[in-house]
Amino acid sequence: MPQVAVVMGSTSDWSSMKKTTEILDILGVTYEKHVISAHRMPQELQAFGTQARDNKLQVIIAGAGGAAHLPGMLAANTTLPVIGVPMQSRALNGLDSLLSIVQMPAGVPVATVAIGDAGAKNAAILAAQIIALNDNDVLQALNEYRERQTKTSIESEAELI
Ligand code: RP5
Repeated sequence: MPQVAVVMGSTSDWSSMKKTTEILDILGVTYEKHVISAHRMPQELQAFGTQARDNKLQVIIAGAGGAAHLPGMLAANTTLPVIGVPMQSRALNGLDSLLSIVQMPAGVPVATVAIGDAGAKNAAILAAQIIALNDNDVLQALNEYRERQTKTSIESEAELI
């Protein structure tokens, strides 16, 4: 069974959410991906959320833009950790998405990451860190990822010359 569900409100979110799946691939985290619109598919959203734990998922990553209620409504229907990724919307550059996702009232949390591609990548890393609590293969992949990142940053100094 996949460890993570990557859910987005529309196929128009895929260009950013693809960054999530690319990082999950690098870290060896298994995932499934879905388009579930909170406002166009409310019954499918509820069914997915309520069945997620029984389906052995461990973390849900949900990307949405504009009035971005998808992560919050998924979180309302499951006690699995939900990571919300605010899409960089055209009208307000993602500020609408960010505030919609981050400002959950007390009682139903959504772990909110940065707007757009950076958030999409960090959502994957955060999900992997949660899974690595009980998965040594993912932990090792995370450590190697961090080491490569550090090495690349150190080596980048040479480009200044
Ligand atoms: C949200 O509405 C989606 O997450 C997407 O970011 C935004 C626009 O969706 P489309 O009109 O492009 O399908 O539900």
